[in-house]
Amino acid sequence: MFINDVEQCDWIRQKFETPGVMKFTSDEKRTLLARLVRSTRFEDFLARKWSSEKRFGLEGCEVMIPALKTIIDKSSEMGIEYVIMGMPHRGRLNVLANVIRKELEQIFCQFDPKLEAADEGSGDVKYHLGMYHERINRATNKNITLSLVANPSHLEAVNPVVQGKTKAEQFYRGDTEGKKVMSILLHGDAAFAGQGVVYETFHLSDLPSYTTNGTIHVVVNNQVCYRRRGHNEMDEPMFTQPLMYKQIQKQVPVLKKYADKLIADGVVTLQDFEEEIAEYDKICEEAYARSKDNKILHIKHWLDSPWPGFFNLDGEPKSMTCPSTGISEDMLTHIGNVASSVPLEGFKIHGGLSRILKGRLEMTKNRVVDWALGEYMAFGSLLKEGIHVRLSGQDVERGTFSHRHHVLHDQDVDKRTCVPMNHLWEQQAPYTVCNSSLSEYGVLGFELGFAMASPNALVCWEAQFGDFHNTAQCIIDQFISSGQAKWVRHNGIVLLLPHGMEGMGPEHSSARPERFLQMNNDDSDAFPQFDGDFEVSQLYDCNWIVVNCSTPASYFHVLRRQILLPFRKPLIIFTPKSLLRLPEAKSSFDEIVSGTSFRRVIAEEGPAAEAPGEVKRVIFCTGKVYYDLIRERKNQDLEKEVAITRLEQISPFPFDLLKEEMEKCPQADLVWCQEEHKNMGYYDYVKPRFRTIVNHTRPIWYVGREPAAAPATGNKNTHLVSLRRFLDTAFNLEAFEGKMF
Ligand SMILES: Cc1ncc(C[n+]2csc(CCOP(=O)(O)OP(=O)(O)O)c2C)c(N)n1
Ligand SMILES: [Mg+2]
Repeated sequence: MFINDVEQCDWIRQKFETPGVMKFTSDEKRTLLARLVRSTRFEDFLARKWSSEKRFGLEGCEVMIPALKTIIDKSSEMGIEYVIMGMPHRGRLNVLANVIRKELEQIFCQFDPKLEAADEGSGDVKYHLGMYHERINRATNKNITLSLVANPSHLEAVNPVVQGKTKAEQFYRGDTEGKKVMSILLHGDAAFAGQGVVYETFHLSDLPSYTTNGTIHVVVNNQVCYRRRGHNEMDEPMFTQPLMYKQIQKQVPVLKKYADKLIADGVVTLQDFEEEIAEYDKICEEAYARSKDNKILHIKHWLDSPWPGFFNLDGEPKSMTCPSTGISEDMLTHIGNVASSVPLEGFKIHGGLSRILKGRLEMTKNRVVDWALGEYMAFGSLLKEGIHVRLSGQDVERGTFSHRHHVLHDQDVDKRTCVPMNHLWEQQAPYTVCNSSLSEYGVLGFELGFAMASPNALVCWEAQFGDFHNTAQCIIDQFISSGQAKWVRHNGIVLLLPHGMEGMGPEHSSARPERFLQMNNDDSDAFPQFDGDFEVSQLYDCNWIVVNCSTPASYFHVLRRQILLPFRKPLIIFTPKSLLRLPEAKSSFDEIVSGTSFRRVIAEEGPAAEAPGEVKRVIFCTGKVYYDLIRERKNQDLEKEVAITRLEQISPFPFDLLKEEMEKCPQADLVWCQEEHKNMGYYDYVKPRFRTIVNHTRPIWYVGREPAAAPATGNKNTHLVSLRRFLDTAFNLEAFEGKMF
């Protein structure tokens, strides 16, 4: 039993082992039978109508339905208003029909291959879709909302997502003890034992910012019940388990056993039983007839987390524009001052921290921000606008690079802390900053679930180093990059992935930008139409946004844009390490005050911009390498000859702005420069898109490190030599002369 509290364990034992606990009243027995009828006959009905369709039926464990319904009845009786569930495919349709009570015709529609989908997206198979339903619980006559979270085939991956959504629903209702919202997770016995994410999710159960105050886990154990038809209906289990399946075939179905017993005991008559069956079969038949009238399939009916009021009545964004993301000078100064202060009386902070806070005050006076202060400005301003901000990940409170310090610790009083961000405004949304457990898969799934609950929250997950995200790959692939296409569900989660080649070795260097870019759905060969607000419509069409900011101003704007957009998309940000402290990497208030916005591309602004016709080379780059490039260009005195243009947003690709830049310098070499190895980073993504802009008439030359197997060398000297080498090439104006492309 995974409960650390002896008292709680004893309580459960007592409940289970009380003599007579399994004795039911006649009414209870009849309810149980009626529920078994529904559970069993639902599968029988599907099997009759669609004998050759996979549905992952519940046969062999029909009792799961009465069990779940009993749990929900009892929970409703105890005051629960909202139950969030996650489960694998086996029995899922049955749960939808008989526990959640999704209209049967909607379920049956899913079996009609000819129905056209009405909504955007590629959809998903019927036994993965989610569901949200508000109804009256018949046992208690109280309102209850049930939500089944959509999931991929990857067993148990939905667990942390369910927990995150549950936590969010509790948080926004002020349900601090989990008395109104609870989660139920169903598991198969093999998956429960074998999938590590089960334990990563358990591990969150006692952390204050992650606990859901208890979850009901139901394990469908084939050692106790069985699967009558093997893995799915198309499977022949006798191929591999002949003896066991001979036994299984001999098993009398539980409905028959129980009905016989109740009839023998005189609790029901055979006639009652047969009527119950006939009545339910009729319900199924009628729903089936109605399902035939449906012409279109609405995936939107299968949304697990509706956001009332966020979209218009047709479920579309209310506009296709984004307001300016800058904020007033007064707000900047105020946030800067609070970020530099200790709002609690008699609170002694560490001397090193005093220096950091003093530095912030200086910056505020000088009207500049570094990375940490830029982030502060973005978060702090959103809080004023009623947007809950949540930042979660390993050591995020302090910041892995000791730059953030959002939680102050009293040096004299144990466990006395202060979060100045929560002292910004009289009326403000709460700020949650929480150090997670040492998990990526579990925690990222949790935050994704948290972000599902409301569009009015900025939910950020920060990896300790960007490369650690790959232990959460399933959440990234199955939920974040493809979730909207499969389940028409928007999600605005932000991933902060520290990235950069700093000579720190193969690990800790690369957040693997190439992988995020490869999964973006924009077409490298299609030159888009620039109508309307191209920036916004391009964002609307993409499956996620990938940015690599070179300035704190960009970081500030992109965080705010995330919320000011009229829709939600996942945002992947490659965040810096050495730039956190690089004096040149600061931004003036002028770049973030009212009227300013996120700049997807920061074009050359120095001498080369004055006479673009004379420019010999335009170097396009993104992120930290920009600072190496400008230093080197200065050293080589090439500021007129070489223009350097930064892509702050890499994907969706800023075709419009880059086209302008490329046309300004028709005679120049076009170079893509990156510090990553050639088979990594951005090159494979940007190259075909640059070529599309110039209609394949000009080459885009590569400058950067050679292809490699590991993301970075373990040898500091090799790192520096390769840096030197590619910087030399970047500014060797003859480097590509006579070369073919
Ligand atoms: C992560 C993952 N690995 C493998 C599979 C393929 N798969 C689908 S069902 C299944 C067996 C699951 O057994 P169990 O959890 O006991 O559930 P049961 O089918 O017995 O109800 C497997 C291996 C999967 N869906 N997810
Ligand atoms: Mg099993």
